[in-house]
Amino acid sequence: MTPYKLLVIFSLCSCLVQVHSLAWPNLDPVKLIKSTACYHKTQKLMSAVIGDKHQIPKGKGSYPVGCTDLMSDFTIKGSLLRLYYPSQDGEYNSTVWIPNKEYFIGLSNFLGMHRVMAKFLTHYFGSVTTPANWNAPLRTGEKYPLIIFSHGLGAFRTIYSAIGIELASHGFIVAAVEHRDESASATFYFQNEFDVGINNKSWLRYKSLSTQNKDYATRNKQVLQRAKECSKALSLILDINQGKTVKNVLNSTFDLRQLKGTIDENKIAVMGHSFGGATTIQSLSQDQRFKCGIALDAWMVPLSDELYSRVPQPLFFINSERFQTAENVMKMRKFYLPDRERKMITIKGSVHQNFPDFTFVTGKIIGYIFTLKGQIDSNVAIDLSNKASLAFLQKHLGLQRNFNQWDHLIEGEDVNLIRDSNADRITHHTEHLE
Ligand code: VQ7
Repeated sequence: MTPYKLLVIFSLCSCLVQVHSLAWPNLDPVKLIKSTACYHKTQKLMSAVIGDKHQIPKGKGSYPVGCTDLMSDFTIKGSLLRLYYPSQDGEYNSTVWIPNKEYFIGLSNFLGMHRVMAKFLTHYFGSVTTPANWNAPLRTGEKYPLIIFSHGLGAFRTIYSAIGIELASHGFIVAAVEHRDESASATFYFQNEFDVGINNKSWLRYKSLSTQNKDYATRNKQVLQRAKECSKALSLILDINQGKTVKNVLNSTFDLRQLKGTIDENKIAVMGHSFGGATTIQSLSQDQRFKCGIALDAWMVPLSDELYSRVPQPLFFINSERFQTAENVMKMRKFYLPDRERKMITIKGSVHQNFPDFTFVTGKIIGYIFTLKGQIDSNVAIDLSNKASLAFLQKHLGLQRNFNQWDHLIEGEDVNLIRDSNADRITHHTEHLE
């Protein structure tokens, strides 16, 4: 059965459950009690399947976490970022996870689902929040290291919040970029100042590739643009840090002037998932302001062979077990040159989608069917990835923190880790569609 058919069945089931409860309120009381019990049972089953109760994990560090969106320059050439940062304590709204229905339309399009599925996704995920204080004031009195984060193909800036929030709770400012290279499910900009005033967004959707251009040339062009967008985002944040006035095109109560003087300009890293992992490597080669990089389950197809010798900074590959192929890992190994700091670990029983947030908001059944979850518990997997990342960042950004307690994870020393990779040593099933 195709995932599309399954989702249709689940959405019909859930519609039936809801229609049933609304349509016959005054029936025989015994029947009503029975049917109410049946309704609750079905609802319980549905939530086990779909996963209403599942939540994106809170940050485990000592800082409360704030979140805001920033768009500089309304055109498609500007930057669109989601910032996660250490915030002041207080009562604030939590953050809407996926803030526009167009992202759901984009996702259903990217995933090859019928457009009606966008309605289903909006219904189930449209009100999900992520545990960060929306527009809360920045916690001042300290300079923070900065991470620029790049999303994967068909993804967008908001769906790696478990990573952004965790790093911010440990004292990082994280800027998740939304790419405008037609690799995001959807992204928006404005045509002119008037459209900004009336909030009339123009949407740029995911462009699927025909078989003729489904190749390296297109993806390489995109990775070059993505790396430029990461550098542009970095320059924007450093301008704000230096006190330059930057106008946020989005109507926000978060005053960007709070960021003045809060970033440690020598402690900047780049990080990303899949296509974002490739973007991480491309960015390191193009922009020496990035002192190190972390590639989460990197998809190496877009990268050119010239790059192997052009990444002097330390680079950490954190891989899932199911996604990696011998070919992909062999490309990673080409970056291992004398005097270059390279590390690689593999999370046992993990899948490609263990890094974005969908793994947390779906129940076990849907999670396994759509490979949003692997054999490993999603919280255990992201904890390993985040802790290993923090240890690596401390080492290579020269932080004075206690993240070295997780140094052993960088070496793959844990029951749930494989040191390096087994993808090019043993044959196993991978999740590639191609
Ligand atoms: O950069 C990538 N690549 C290159 N990012 C990916 C997947 C990817 N591919 C690797 C090469 S391949 O095997 O040929 C094709 C896949 O994933 C990023 C990503 C995409 C999404 F659509 C996401 C997501 F969280 C991350 O959202 C999903 C949403 C749903 C749901 F809404 F329907 F629940 C599902 Cl079922 C799956 C993903």
